Amino acid sequence: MGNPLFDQMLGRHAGSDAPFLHLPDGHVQSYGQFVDSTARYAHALMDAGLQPGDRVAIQVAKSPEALALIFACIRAGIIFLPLNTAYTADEIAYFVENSGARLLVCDPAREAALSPVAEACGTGLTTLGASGDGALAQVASVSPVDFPTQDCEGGSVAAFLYTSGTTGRSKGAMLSQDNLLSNALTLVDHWQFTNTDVLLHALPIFHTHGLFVATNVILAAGASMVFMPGLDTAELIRHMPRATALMGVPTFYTRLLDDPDFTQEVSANMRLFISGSAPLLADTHRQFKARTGHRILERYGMTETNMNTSNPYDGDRRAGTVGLPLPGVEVKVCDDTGTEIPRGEIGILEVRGPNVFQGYWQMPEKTAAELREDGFFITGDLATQGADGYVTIVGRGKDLIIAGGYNIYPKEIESLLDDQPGVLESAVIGVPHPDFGESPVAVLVPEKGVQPDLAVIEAAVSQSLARFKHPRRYIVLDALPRNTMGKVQKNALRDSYGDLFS
Ligand code: MLC
Ligand code: AMP
Repeated sequence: MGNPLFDQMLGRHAGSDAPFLHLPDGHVQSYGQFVDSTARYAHALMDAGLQPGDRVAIQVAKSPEALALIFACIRAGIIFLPLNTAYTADEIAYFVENSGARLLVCDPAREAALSPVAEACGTGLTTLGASGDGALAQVASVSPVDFPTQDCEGGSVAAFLYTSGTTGRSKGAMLSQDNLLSNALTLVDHWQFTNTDVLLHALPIFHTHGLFVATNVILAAGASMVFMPGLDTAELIRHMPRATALMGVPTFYTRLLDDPDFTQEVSANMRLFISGSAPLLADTHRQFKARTGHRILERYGMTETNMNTSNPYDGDRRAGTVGLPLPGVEVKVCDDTGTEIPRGEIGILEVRGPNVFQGYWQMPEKTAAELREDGFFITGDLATQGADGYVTIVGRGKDLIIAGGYNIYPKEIESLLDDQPGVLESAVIGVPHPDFGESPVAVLVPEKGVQPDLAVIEAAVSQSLARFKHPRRYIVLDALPRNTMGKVQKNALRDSYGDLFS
């Protein structure tokens, strides 16, 4: 039977000297070495007592070893949950408990903070550091380089990617081997990746974009990537002359444009700049074209679906649109009942295809509410589709803020704020931000006669929530604007405070 995802991504590269990772220190890791590393980590997971089908929660810094651990999970038939390195212990506790993870892998520096979490959840705890240090790395380093890859059905779940929801509770989106493989193969073809490509990889590897789009496309094409710890514009520019492609969130492109060293000459070897995860302003697209001659290719995806639409490689890359449905992916713009509405009208975008996930882990009601029986997934994004098929995302039906490509659900922050002393109620809104696209701002209504202590509130927020979710401003009002039905009018708040960061 084999293990379709591992075999097609990596197994076929066993023993190959072809470069896979170009590291910042100049070191190059070959495909063969990386495949060996996955075997070592697969052994280390087995030594930790894991079995196929078990879950592993992974909150570690981006490194070749972290990537090898993820592919070791695939190789061993273990389901992995990659977790944002910014998450607090409170947040991690939820993911470990909800997923039933049998092992939590964290950075050695976080071990003390996360030990109580692991203990409370009855989960094993081990460590992996950015430079290949830590207890798990130690076991891996003395493990053999051959490992009997676990047979898996293509429909078996490879990963849980946690995604927040409008109710504030994160849901584990279950992605199968086939979901990931089909999308990677489609994208390689659509974006014309070959084994001569060199991708600048500066995204995190705990989200769909950096992991299942960027890394899987490179593996499926047998190409290589300059593997950077994070976004450093000067470093991107330094490596660009030897690279051919970049994938980034819009902040990557606005920061590049802000740097006078980013020129047409620097980008002369590049064949493709891809943007996604958040809306790219049409103005950024135009400025980029004017500065470099390159037309950024914008595509649209989600954690639950991987990639759905893309502007064409050849043909019209239309600024402000997310292009056409990818081959094999169906999209329709619908009313609330799922009935398609006429082309050109605004409705909710629904998508169906081999890329669409298997449902939310142990949340059948939420799965049923978002994934229709006929296979269409209700994205919650508001869109139009032109007569020529181009899709434009015009807004969100869901109450979601996207800051620098990270999703922030206001409800999660509001629930915490509402519990704070002196706070009667709150509303969190996304306000345009020049660097992150949007940033959260909290509007607080105090209990009668009370002045809420913002320092106490900010301390509680820091304790519970990752830094990127923290409101960047607090506004205190006597009452929230409401419509006649009593619903908070967030649009009115966004209108009032829309220029806070401009
Ligand atoms: C960092 N900070 C952020 C932030 N990233 N705040 C809001 N939103 C973000 N995205 C805060 C830090 O907490 C810190 O706060 C300050 O900004 C500087 O931190 P940093 O670590 O130096 O930031 P930087 O390295 O510059 O990172 C910014 C970034 C990064 C935009 C490069 O966030 C990033 O790589 N984003 C990509 C996210 C991504 O991969 N999304 C894909 C999701 S998948 P302070 O105040 O303490 O200084 C998906 C599906 C699809 O959406 O379609 O792809
Ligand atoms: P996530 O849940 O992190 O996968 O985020 C998915 C959401 O990001 C989508 O539902 C959209 O709202 C948004 N998104 C992704 N790509 C784009 C894009 N190119 N333009 C506008 N929004 C996007």
